[in-house]
This record gives sequence, C-alpha cells and structure tokens, in this order.
Amino acid sequence: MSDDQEIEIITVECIRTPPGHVAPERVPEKVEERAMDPSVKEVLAKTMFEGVETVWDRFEKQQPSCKFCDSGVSCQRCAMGPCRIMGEGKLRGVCGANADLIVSRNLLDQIATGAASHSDHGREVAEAFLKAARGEAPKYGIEDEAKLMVLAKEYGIDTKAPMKKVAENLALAMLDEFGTVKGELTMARRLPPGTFEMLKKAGLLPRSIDREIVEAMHRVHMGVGADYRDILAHGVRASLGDGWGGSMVGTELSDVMFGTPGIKKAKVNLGVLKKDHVNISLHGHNPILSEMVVKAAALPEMKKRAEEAGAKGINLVGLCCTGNELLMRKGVPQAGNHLSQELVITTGALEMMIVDYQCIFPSLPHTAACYHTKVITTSPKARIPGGRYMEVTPENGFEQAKRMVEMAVDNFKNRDDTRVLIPNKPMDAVVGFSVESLRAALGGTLKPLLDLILEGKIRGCVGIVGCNNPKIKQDYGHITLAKELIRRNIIVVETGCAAIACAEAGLMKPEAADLAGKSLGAVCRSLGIPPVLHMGSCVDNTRILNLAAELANLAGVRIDQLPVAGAAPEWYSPKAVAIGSYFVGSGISVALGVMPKISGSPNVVKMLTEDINGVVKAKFWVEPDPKKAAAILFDHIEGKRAELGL
Ligand code: BF8
Repeated sequence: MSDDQEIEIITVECIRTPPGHVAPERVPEKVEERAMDPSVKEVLAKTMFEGVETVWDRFEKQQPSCKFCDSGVSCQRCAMGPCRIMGEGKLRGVCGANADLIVSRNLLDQIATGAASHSDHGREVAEAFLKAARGEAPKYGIEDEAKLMVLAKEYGIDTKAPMKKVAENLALAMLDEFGTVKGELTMARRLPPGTFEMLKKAGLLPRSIDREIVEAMHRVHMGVGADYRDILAHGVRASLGDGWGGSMVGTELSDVMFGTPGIKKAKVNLGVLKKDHVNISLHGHNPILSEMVVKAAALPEMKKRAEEAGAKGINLVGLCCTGNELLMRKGVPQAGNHLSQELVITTGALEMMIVDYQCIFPSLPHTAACYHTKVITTSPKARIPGGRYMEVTPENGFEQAKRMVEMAVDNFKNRDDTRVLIPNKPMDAVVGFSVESLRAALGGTLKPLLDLILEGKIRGCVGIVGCNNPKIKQDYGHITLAKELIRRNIIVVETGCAAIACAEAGLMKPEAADLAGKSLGAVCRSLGIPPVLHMGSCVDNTRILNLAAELANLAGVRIDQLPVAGAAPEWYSPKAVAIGSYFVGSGISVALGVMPKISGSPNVVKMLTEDINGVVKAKFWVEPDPKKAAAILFDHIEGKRAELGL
C-alpha cells in the first residue's frame, strides 16, 4: 500500500434534504427538539436553512422502525432465514431457535463487536508502543516514565534494564494479553480480591482478550449453545476482557506514550473554531495519529505557511473520543460530541476533518462536499468513499501528519466566508481527571476521597458514560442526570460523549459547585474542582474501573459494596453495550436510558435486570427519564451505604 492513494478518491455529492423536508418556519421548533447546546442549535439552524442533511433527518426517514428488529427477535444469522418471531416463546425460527436464544445471541454479537472495537484500538496502541520502544517510530516516545515503571512492575518486568528495553518488554507483555495462554489477564488482578474471587467462582474471568471475542463469534453461530443464560454469561466474560484487558491496554499505554492527563483548563463547543485560522478537526478514537497532528501543527514552518495563506495560524479542534484524548492530555479544545460531527463541517469554517475510526458517519464526505472541507481517512480499516486516504503507521505518522496540515492550510483559500457561522461563546471547563491526577490532587492517595464518601459529605459516585442517540434530544439525558445527581451530593465522573455534553453545559467549571448539594458543593469549592469530572474517552472507562477498584481496595470491600453506579443515558454504540456489561460484571450497576434490543425476550430482560444480581451483585436498569434514573441511582447508593453501615 502506498501512503497516499489519491488515485482512488471517489467523488461524492453533497446530500441535501428534499425541498420542504423541514419548512423554514418550522426550523426553530425542530432545532429545539433536537439539541440542547446553544452553539449546536445555532449551527443546526443554519444547516437546516441550507438544506444540508444531518443525522436527525436520516433518523426521521427511518421511522417507524421495525418492531421485530427493535425487540431483538429478528435473526439474520444463516441462509435458512431471515427469521422473525413474536409472542410468548412458542414461535421458533427455521432452526428452532426461540426468542430467548435469538435475543441473547444478538446481544452477545453486540458485546463482541464493542469489545473487539475497543480491544483492536488497544492492540494498535500497543503495537505503536512496541515500535516506539524499538526506535522504529520517529516522534513517538515515552512521556510518562513513572507510569511505565509502575506497569512494568505489575507485569513482573525487570525495571533495572535500560528504559527502552523495559518499554519493549512491557509492549510484548501487553500484546501477549490478547492471546495469552496463561489463563487470566494480568490487569484483572487489579480487581479487589473479593470481586476477583466472585468472578472466578462464576467462571466469568476472561482467559485472554481475543479468545473471548472469538468464542463469542463461535457461540452466535446456529447450533452451538441454546441456553440464553450461558450466552449472556459469556457476554459478561468477553466484556470483562475488554474492560480489564483491551481498553485498559489502550488507556495505560497511551498515557505512557503521550502523557498521563493532568488537571487543566480547556474550552469546548462549536465556538472553539476560529474565523481567522485554518481549522482542522480530529475525529475518531485512537490518539496515535492525532498526537502527531498536534506536533506537526505546532511547527513554526506550518504557522508561516498559514500566515502566507492569509490565516493567523492553525487551530486544531477535537471531536468525540479522539478529541477527548487530546483534550485530557494536551488541552486541545473540543468542538463537540457524536451528533455534532456534521455540524463542525456545516459551520463552513472547517478546512479539514481527519478521522481514524469508530463513530464516524460514513456520510461525512457527502456533508463535506456541500462545503470546501476535505475529509482525510487514515486507517486501512476505515476507508470512506469520498475521503482522501492517507495511510498512517507509527513509522510514517509524523510525516503524514505534516502533509495533512499542509493540505489543510492550502485549502484555506477555498473557504467561502459568506457561508461561515461560528458561534462565539466557547464554554470553559476543567478537565484531565485521570486516577493519577486525582490522587496527586488529594495528596498522593485516594483515601481523602474515600473518607469524604464514608463521612457522607459525598454520598457516592456515578459514572455517566456513552454516546448521543438521535432518539433523545442531544445531551438532554446526560445533563439532566448529572444535575440531578450532583444536587443529591453524588459526585459524577464522565467519559466519552457524556463528558463533552456536560462540559458544554458548564458542569465542568469549578463554579458548577453552586449546582451541587451543600456538602458536595463545599468539597468541590475546597478542592477547586467541579462536581462533574472529565475522565477521558470511552476506552478510558478503564479509569473509572481503576478508580472503583482502588476505592474498594482501600475500603477492604468488593466493588459492588461501594456506593457507586454507572449510567449511559443516550448510548447508541455496541461499544457502550460492552462497557455497560463490564461495569455490571465488575460490580457496578448501570442505568440505561435507551432500551437495548432485548424486549422480545422477557427472560433475557429478567436475567439482565434481576437475576444477574445473584451472580455479580450488580444489574441493569432501563429508565429513559433521566430524572427517574437519578432517583433510582440515589436509592441504590443510599442502599449500599446502609449495607455498609454508613
Ligand atoms: O467511544 S461515547 S458516540 S465517540 S461510542 Fe462513540 Fe459513544 Fe461517543 Fe467514543 Ni464511545
């Protein structure tokens, strides 16, 4: 493969909504239905007036959705079908599968997809780290030596060897986790002993990262297992291989290579684009490329080139989880979350969107074709028709990043100023709450946080994670739930698109302490932190796992005994299904705001919302109303406190 396969660029056309799709006089009302953030509403209105299609338009065109698919009872797994069944468990597909089996297999498929996505990302980080250690990846290095040594010790690696050798051995040890035959994952030992033993007894500890995903794919084949309980149990095991394996490798080694996040100020929302700068957005998940773009854009020669092109400089902005990675580590401003990805283009002010993979609308080049924006795809796994493909590897990452920045600068002249709308009020946020930075802020140990929880000044902690979904007004679930929880003196930690939503709503400003209950507000003010803490991207949900494990270890209890919970109010992605499953598998009950496609099997619903509690002492709730979800989570936390005698 050559680095730049320009010859294969496929020209795509701007997609416009049919005339009259939304009458101009109805645009303001539609905008209110669709979004919460003022900067999003402003740009969405412009987009609708211009007739450029967005995710919300496509969602409307898909309605009404198929009831069989919605409830999980359609099966596409083999050529005897497709099959779709309904009703009291009596009907069966051609092979004889009943609703329980069809629903559970479909769910396992989703978990495996999510776990595979995260873990493949983690593998790529580890491969890049190996090349960096061997000196084969120019510009990639080791920014956090202390973390390297901590991880090396955890893996039993000789830390007295030269640093590059330690790094190489750690990379090899972590890559081994994907197919290890040692029978367990090293980082699963971070689980508190009680939780570890509970999972071991239940046969839920992952044996290797890849193995559980491959076995999941085996199990969803027709004629393997027919017991929905077994199938769901394997889903939990595969997801734990993601949480305590693939995703954790991704987070930990990204920290070593690019720096463990420290607490810092940043700006968020579409207002971070700059009218007089060359704007480049970095979208996707893996920091391997985007970190190089940050380096390339900072070169004096690039600034000079931008000035020669008539701009004041180069402005990088993040989107989704690649954005979160850069925001946490480098303070790069964050333009928006999942449902805002098209709007960054429709501002008319974006010279280039560089993508890696996951959560990238395949239609983005069509949106870009309505403006002057260039879309650059970079992964051989994620080429998109209409995007210019510039393959990025650890060996060529920096050189490719430089070429991209140059191309973006050269595209500045094509911007049509008459079509530009940049909202002018970015929101301030304080971000960068890794477990390490929290520990440092608390004087070197999480004990003060545990004490605040035990004393009741902080009643508990909820991790709000996950996506946007056009079924829900963008960010409504995240913001409402977070506000309701902090009001009840529950501290909130967030990742992914949930974190971006709450940052845009001002909940990550220290002043948001005023929205918290009296005791949490006082704690936040004394520490100078907001009541909603940004912990990173979706693979960084492992930071939440580590936080929970460390608190449980300090308290001498299992994770499920802590007054903690999780929530995914607006999830859409199979990755979120994997995350929810590994939270529950680790002992953290989770409230979902969107019903998974399981309602066709009351047995599966009961297993996930009740019976699983008997195995891992945690379960799911499904509650679309975030105010009611907050009440459920509060009761759960107070119940856990009572069980601990607090
Ligand atoms: O991994 S929260 S929409 S961007 S899947 Fe995607 Fe969901 Fe956003 Fe990040 Ni996570």
